[in-house]
Amino acid sequence: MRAHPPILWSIAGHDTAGGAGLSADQRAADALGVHLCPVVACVTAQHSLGVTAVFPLPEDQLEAQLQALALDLPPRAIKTGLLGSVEAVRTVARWVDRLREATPVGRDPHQHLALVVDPVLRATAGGSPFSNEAVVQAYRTHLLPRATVITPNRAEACRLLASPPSEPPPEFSDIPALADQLLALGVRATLITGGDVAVDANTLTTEADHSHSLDWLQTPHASGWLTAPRVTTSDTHGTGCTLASACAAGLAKGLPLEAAVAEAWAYVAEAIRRAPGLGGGHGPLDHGWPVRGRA
Ligand code: PXL
Repeated sequence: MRAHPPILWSIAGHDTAGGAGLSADQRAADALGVHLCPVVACVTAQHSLGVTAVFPLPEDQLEAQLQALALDLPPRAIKTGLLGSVEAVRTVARWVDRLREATPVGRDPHQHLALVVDPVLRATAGGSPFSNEAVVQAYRTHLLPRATVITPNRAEACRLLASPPSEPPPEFSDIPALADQLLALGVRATLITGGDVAVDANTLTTEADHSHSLDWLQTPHASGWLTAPRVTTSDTHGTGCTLASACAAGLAKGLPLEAAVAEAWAYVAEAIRRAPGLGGGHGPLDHGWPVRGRA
């Protein structure tokens, strides 16, 4: 009999454009060999040029999905994406505590159940807002202290810290200090991505010193830059969702944190390189390349 794949719950939004949210999570999970249970926290209406509407699900509907899963398909990891309400943030925190209560004595609760938080505060393509200050405050209070790893971009990292996002986002030399401050809020590790550093979708130019992507990983055991030549593209819709799901997939498979993040990072870099170029704005990635092979 084949070994069961590890189970990953993604509690996130539905994206009608099919590139972000639960669709991205599902494709990343399929490519990386884990079973995804997609839990809808929000429904969005959007295309590649922006979000036109966001509908957070009523709390009892989110709760019912989680209750059903807990009875039969308990997770090794949970990934959160667009939650969209204070109630949803609190519901996730409650479930993380409940599931971690079953951690065997002497075992690390993060190994029993990893929590990967992608703090989705804004859509790639802009449009209707994804969060308000109350939701951000709920992240600080309820989710960050429980998180195994969080994957903010630079603007999200600033916003989580309650310092107004600077325009443009902080220089790379400021990022390690941002990570220290996030770890002080109780997260175990953070990957602060640099993907939000402006790429003009019309001219496809980047600033000269942004020729490489610079993502900062900080864990209790290691810190450093993950870097590669930047792919000049506007097809980055769902990059954050994909990266967080891929990290969660690695953790669900039992990889050490640093290995899970490095594998996820490499997976996403290739998925961006292979983006098929759909839509007139920010198009989706190619999530399926490991299944088809690199050729
Ligand atoms: O990539 C952030 C994100 C997350 N979740 C949903 C989204 C988006 C971006 O548009 O639509 C549902």
